[in-house]
Amino acid sequence: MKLLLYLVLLKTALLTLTDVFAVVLEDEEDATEGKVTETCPIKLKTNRKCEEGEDCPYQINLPPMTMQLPKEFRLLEKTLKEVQTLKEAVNKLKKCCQDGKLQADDNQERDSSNEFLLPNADTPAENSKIQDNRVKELQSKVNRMATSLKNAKNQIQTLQGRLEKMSLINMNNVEHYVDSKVANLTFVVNSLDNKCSSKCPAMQPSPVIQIMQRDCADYYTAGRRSNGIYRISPDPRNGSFEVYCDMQTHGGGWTVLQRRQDGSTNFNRTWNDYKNGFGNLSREFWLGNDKIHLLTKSQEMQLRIELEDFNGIREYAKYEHFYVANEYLKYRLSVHGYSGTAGDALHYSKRYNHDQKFFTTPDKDNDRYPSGNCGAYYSSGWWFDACLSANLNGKYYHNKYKGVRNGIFWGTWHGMSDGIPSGYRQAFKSVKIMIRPKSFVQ
Ligand SMILES: *[C@@H]1O[C@H](CO)[C@@H](O)[C@H](O)[C@H]1NC(C)=O
Ligand SMILES: *[C@@H]1O[C@H](CO)[C@@H](O)[C@H](O)[C@H]1NC(C)=O
Ligand SMILES: *[C@@H]1O[C@H](CO)[C@@H](O)[C@H](O)[C@H]1NC(C)=O
Ligand SMILES: CC(=O)N[C@H]1CO[C@H](CO)[C@@H](O)[C@@H]1O
Ligand SMILES: [Ca+2]
Repeated sequence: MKLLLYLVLLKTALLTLTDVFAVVLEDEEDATEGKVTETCPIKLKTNRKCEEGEDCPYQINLPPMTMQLPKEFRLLEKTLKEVQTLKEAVNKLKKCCQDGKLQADDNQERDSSNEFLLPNADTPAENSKIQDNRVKELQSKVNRMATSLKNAKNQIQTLQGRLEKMSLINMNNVEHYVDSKVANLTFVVNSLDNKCSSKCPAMQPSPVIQIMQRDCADYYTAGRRSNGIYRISPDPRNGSFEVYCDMQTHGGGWTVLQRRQDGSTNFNRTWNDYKNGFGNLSREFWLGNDKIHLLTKSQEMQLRIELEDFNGIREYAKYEHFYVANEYLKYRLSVHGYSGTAGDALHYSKRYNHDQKFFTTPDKDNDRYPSGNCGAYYSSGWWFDACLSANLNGKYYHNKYKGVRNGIFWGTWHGMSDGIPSGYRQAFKSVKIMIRPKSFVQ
């Protein structure tokens, strides 16, 4: 619970672009930095002997954090200050926690061995009253932070929209940078948290806020090993949704974006369907372009495509970099860094190249084919060029077929013409498109 509260504080401080909190004690902060010991970050001050039973001063050290943001982001430079504020807040909480623990220990001792002492100002009843107030204070603080977080969220979204519109800077990079800083800081706080007793009275009633896993890799890291449907939240500001996780293929931790296996789901769909996703997560589906955008925005992702034809030939294509922009940018695809066995059909040639192409659906033509809509012609949504050297959202054929090449297609498939009579086209038995953070370690 404490940990969760800290995370709220962390996120809040970083996202808060308004002057909600007073600037805190920078000198004092500096003075405590750089003296961290490896073993236990919570240390008694050493310059003074501490008598038993006396109120001892405690000091908490956090490892130094330095954040650098590009000059252009004057607004975000404030996050620097906020992290300082945040550290101060964590220090205070930690101190309060430690005090509470001392008092609790104190009380226990009194209860067991000194039953006949006259009650004084430190009786458990008054003690818990004090802690009650402390909790209330904390709760109202959290509430205030939540409110300002809401404001900041709106501001950031407006700002991000504007920046992306102007194509000036990639807000995603900055967000990612800040997020990774938060991740580091969170790690520090977490390790501090372990040192703090679980019976910390001031902290127990902290608000219940779920920390969601960002993707399947997080679940894998947390020890989950079975394929199936999991709920994830790549960006806590944008809620959560369910995905299918492949925890077994090639090291596991894969969030599956698309699956074809039996033709049970129609992929001849509208822009809106592709935006929100469709199909059945345990069978055939398209996860949805908004979700794919969120996933690839939250972390640097690698892409893995698995294909199998009806001759039982299985190949894969892996890309070190995969990003899908937002709806405003028509879900533009960025993909590069190929390796694998299936061939790099996404960059087939200069003429046929799906990298940096917009998403097109039968009802929304964003392709590079001037005299028609590739999505309508090939009955699917895809990052069409003019038109295609690959299309994994084509119609599911159960056998070779004739006519328009509107089936599932991968232009570099090596058995392309083997055993296929002329005039017929290759069909694919199964497709899986999945992603995993670049930083994933098995
Ligand atoms: C997080 O901390 C580790 C070491 O503690 C450091 O190597 C890494 O660069 C840090 N990441 C960021 C984004 O600061
Ligand atoms: C795809 O959907 C459109 C519109 O519903 C329809 O006209 C077209 O025939 C469909 N294509 C195929 C191959 O089913
Ligand atoms: C999805 O498919 C599974 C397995 O076939 C089935 O049990 C489930 O009811 C389906 N879900 C929906 C929403 O159709
Ligand atoms: C997947 C998802 O829920 N995406 C939403 C994130 O937030 C933006 C803006 O509020 C929505 O437009 C997306 O649909
Ligand atoms: Ca067109």
